[in-house]
Amino acid sequence: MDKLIITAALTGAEVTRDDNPNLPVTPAEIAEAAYGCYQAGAAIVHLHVRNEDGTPTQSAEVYKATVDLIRAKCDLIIQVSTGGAVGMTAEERLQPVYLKPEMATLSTGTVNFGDDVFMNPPAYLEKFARAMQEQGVKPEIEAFDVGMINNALQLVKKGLISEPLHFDFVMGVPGGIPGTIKNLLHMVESIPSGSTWTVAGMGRTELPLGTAAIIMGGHVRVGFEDNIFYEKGVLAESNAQLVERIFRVAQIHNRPVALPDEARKILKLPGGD
Ligand code: KMH
Ligand code: ZN
Repeated sequence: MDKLIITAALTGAEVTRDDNPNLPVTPAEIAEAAYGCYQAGAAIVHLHVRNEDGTPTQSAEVYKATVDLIRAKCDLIIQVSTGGAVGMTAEERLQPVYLKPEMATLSTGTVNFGDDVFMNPPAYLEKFARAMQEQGVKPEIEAFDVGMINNALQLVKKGLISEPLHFDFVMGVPGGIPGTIKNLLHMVESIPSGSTWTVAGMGRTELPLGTAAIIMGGHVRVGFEDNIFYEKGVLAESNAQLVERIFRVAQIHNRPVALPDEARKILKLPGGD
């Protein structure tokens, strides 16, 4: 088994300070949170950014300010979001890709998202994959349901993404695949051999799915984007607290945790050569 790659999804687009007052919002807060997660064992930071009023933005300027602050502190792998927030245009969502981060998310299908719809029609998939290819950015394929794996394989056939693929199974979104162990097994069995995968379990599914991934040889994403609680009724104090916990679970199961440079090698990022 490879070492475990922990991704910290710090902010997301939907969570607010009313949900959890410890949510990092400004570039300085996000960078501080990223550094805390790095110290706790994260190798990748999945980034969303916000306007000063806390609303989500995909502004390249705000991303750049945030990334520069993180870079000044540590060598975390930066993974920008191209999902942004529901309702954003494709052009808006793509902005941070032109900063040439090491990774970006690529959602490979439309999904109901609570009361909203997260739009990813075929034309978006091709446009996003092409932009990442041109900018030399490795996609993390966000599969909110099993059919999205097939959509990713279509992009491989079209030459728009190349193997080895890296998947994130986003499980437990209302409208997407439920976050059960049986469903996780089905997702894992549905990806091409040689792929790497991580799991992002929403809410109370974060810990059991993450634990299963540790045992199965997958990787794990934790953080406020997916889960704001430490335990039932108790808000998490920080993103780092969630990283620390999954780090401990890995230790209990004798799965060593990857440093950023080790994760670069596992994911076959250009910087890992
Ligand atoms: N905020 C969601 C609508 C991603 O980062 O690529 C989409 C999302 C996925 O968060
Ligand atoms: Zn995201």
